[in-house]
Amino acid sequence: MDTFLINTQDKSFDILIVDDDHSVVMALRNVLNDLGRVRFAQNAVQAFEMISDISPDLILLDIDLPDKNGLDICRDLKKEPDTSDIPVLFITSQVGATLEREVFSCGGADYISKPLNPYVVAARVNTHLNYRHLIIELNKMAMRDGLTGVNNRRSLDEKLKIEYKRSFRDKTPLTVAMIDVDEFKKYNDYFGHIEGDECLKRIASTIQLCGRRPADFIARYGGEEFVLILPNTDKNGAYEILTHLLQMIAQLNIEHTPEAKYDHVTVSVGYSTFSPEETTQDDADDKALLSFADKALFQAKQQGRDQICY
Ligand code: GH3
Ligand code: MG
Ligand code: MG
Ligand code: MG
Repeated sequence: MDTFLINTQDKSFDILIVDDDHSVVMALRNVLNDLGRVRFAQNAVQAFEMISDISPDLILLDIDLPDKNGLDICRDLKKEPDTSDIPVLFITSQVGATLEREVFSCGGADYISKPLNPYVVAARVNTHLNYRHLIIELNKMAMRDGLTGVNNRRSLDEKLKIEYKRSFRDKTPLTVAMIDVDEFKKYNDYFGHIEGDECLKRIASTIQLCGRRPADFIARYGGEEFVLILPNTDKNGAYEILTHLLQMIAQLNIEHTPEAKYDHVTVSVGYSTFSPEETTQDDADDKALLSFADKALFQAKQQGRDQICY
């Protein structure tokens, strides 16, 4: 393999080739196998099926297909949020200024002329897969908290909106809990900020373990505050989960300062449950849910910390 090709061993790209010419498909297959999993479609109908099935990282698209023009396929893909980010590289035998302009104006990332030089194809595909990889990584970073690795505030805001709408639509309860480390300023003052950071990481991992269903979502709200979203969880179900969380935090047995109320680190929790049967959409919104949880948290602090309030 040529050295300009990326090492794809730790990346798993799906590449879709859409072409009705079997010889093109065979020519591309060997050279692209080194870059990812290669799939084929011979017409537009098959292509759309595969795109929704495998959500490819890159599409090589013939312009002349039996059932639909490749440029129109590309336009359709660019209109849909789920597919608009997939880079489309056209394969064409007709090159000319007009077509070149059309290729880019319909949202194509690049075009490759027939007859194909496999190494040129591989190099171009490789370039676009690298961009794709970087964009995916950047998106992940933009949604994660740098210290603890859990979701960040931006991610939380988006998720809460989605889950609130879903809960309303499916008529299922939704619980939001706000979790705040007790007397954490004293912890930092006594042990230092580096130790403080380590403590926050351990607390975050523990909350993550506690919300263990795939739909559960944990985010760092800010400072030493975390939010746990528990979809399809009612008030009693949430109380059980959060009681378990307090036990797990106690079991971490992280030494607190002599000035703190408890000899180990504890958290206080405020939570609120949205029950669609009892609410009309005008009564509340996702932000109100968070603010009820925050008020309950304040109460937990007032009542002596290391406890859960609704
Ligand atoms: P309470 O029990 O009422 O919550 O008291 P508290 O001391 O935890 O609350 P307060 O809001 O007064 O202090 C929060 C502290 O959290 C202050 C700040 O130094 C610390 N903190 C916030 N973010 C970080 C961080 O990223 N790393 C570290 N080490 N400390 C942080
Ligand atoms: Mg063709
Ligand atoms: Mg706080
Ligand atoms: Mg605190």
